[in-house]
Amino acid sequence: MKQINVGLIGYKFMGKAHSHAYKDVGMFFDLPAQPVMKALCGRDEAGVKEAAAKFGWESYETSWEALLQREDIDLVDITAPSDAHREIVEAAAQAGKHVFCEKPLALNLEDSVAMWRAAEKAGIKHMVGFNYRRVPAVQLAKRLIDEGAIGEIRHFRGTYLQDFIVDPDFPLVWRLKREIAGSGPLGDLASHLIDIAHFLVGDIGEVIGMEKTFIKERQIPSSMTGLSATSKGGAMGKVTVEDATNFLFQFDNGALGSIEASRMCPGRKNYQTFEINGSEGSLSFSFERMNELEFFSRSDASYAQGFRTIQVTEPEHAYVEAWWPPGHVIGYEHTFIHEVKDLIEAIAADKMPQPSFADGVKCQAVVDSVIESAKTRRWVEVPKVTL
Ligand code: SOE
Repeated sequence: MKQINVGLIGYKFMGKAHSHAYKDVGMFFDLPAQPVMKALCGRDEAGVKEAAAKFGWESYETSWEALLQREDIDLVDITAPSDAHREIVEAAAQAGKHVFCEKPLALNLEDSVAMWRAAEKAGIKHMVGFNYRRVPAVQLAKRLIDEGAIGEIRHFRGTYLQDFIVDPDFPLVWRLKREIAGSGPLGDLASHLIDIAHFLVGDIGEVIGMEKTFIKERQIPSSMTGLSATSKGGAMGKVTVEDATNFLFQFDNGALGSIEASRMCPGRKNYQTFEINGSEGSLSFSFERMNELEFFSRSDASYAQGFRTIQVTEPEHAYVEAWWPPGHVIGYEHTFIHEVKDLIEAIAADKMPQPSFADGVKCQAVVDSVIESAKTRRWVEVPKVTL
């Protein structure tokens, strides 16, 4: 069987999620090519060596430059923070390696466009890690919308709320620094909902937004991984991204949208929801109940109308047949396995994976427009970018 040799950059939270996906995807899906876990890359040799052994990687590298020089790497998967994305993608494209890059694609629109153009010029395959598209319930929402089940869409309403930084003593991790993350919950959380809005409703034409940083200084961390960190007191640093963002938007097709994303909502751990209202019905999703989709149809008899809860665990639902019998639900980590399955299939078929960097650029255009709107306190037209 054809092999696709993978090099993964990063071994913390996303690196672990992606490693798990490469390791298990072949157990559940019959793939046209086998992903081979060739090398894990990280700057701390002790840390990456231990993770490589634990996660099942054949080898490790301590620099992405060394990884890209290897002839036995076909696909580079980037889970490093956003400030490293452009440099690595441009080098990977130059080296003729396919690229899977975590979201948000870049620090800003300019960098994302340069990455997209470099990848297209090199003729490599490229995908962005908007994993929530691959929740079976989100795929069912797409199917019902495409079948006209809710008619003409008028509203998209999304929220993405977390609370891991609500404690003022939580340290200044990289996600709170603009030069590394590009933005706060706008790029980290709302980017997922922007991508889902594009996927389910259509292109976004103009936005108006506001943002707020409630806690402006935090302690410099002594250690951090994923969404946790420690500090031993001492020096303080400036928070340079927003803690919360709210924005309204109009789709090109006339529908209205709103998204709120915040990390300051006690009790909301990874609370991602959206509701879509159409002329004939509504769909409502919450990631906390990721195996369910709420569906209201005006065509139901009036005495029997109401939001019905669809258990998205039937074999005819996207990806589900590969897992368990009906009712045996799946979780967050399965969305990464679905991403890897689709990525491997696309590369093996010489097709562009979706969402590609073109979708990452579309998302970044909205993110940058919201930032500009919050600064200028006016509506901002979202630029349409072509190659
Ligand atoms: C942190 O906010 C985070 O890990 C995001 O970066 C991920 O994209 C999201 O899936 C979970 O929360």
